[in-house]
Amino acid sequence: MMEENVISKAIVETYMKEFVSNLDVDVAVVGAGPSGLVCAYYLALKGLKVTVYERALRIGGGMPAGGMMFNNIVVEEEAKSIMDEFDVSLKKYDVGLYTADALETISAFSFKTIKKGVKIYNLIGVEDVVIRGQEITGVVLNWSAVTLAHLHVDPLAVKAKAVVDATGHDSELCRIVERKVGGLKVSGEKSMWAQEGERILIENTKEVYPNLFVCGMAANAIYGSPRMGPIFGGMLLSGKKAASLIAEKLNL
Ligand code: 48H
Repeated sequence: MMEENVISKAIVETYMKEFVSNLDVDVAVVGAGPSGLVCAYYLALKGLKVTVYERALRIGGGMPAGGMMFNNIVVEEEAKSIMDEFDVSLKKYDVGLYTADALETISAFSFKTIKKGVKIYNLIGVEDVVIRGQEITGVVLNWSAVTLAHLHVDPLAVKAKAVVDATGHDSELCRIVERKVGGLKVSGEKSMWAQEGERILIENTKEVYPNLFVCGMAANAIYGSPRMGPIFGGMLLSGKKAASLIAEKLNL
């Protein structure tokens, strides 16, 4: 029997049940670009309960577009082991440099991350953090449709032991903390310098405010470090490093 109301009930009931069980998580990752997905995957490998919030309809952030819509990406030797972990095919291009299909890469990241138990919520944006004294204790969510339509609809909140700003160039969560909480300065990213941008990104990946970690492009944006163009090894290494810092903090 394919009753339409049963199909609707199946969707709404299962979604809501899972949503309610995810109102209290170990880690809330904001942004389902490459750094956020890799971070979520490695956190899940440690056995943590992880959710990812992505305000766009599709996940992947800047990766599916490759470089200027030529949808291949470049990855350096240092990140090869992460690409291997996700079974992505690599083509050797030059000494220490590989290319990969951008769509294969982001599909593999999302597939394996979801399979490891991470729930990715697309079409939900994070518009604020929850604060207790000097600590971040969660994120504030709203439907992207609400934000896009400029509707006055109050949000909902999720409790999390750690929050990851993986929002890319705009480092949105950190800017919210800078504006509303204080104690954090976002300098904004600098012009392109691939090698330096990739190097310093790993250094910039850290806990920037109690319980708020930053990875990916957002990390360089905070510290006024260069962008790097469509080379993605740094994003992957940064996501993995953020996961290991969080696991360390949570004593795992
Ligand atoms: C929910 C949000 C919110 C919010 C944003 O931009 P991304 O791909 O980020 P990274 O850091 O994983 O990867 C950066 C890379 O794609 C890139 O842009 C590079 C390497 N650029 C170099 C250069 O020189 O240009 O993904 C961030 C994701 C996006 O999907 C946003 O929609 C999402 O975060 N997002 N989701 N709530 N408040 N803000």
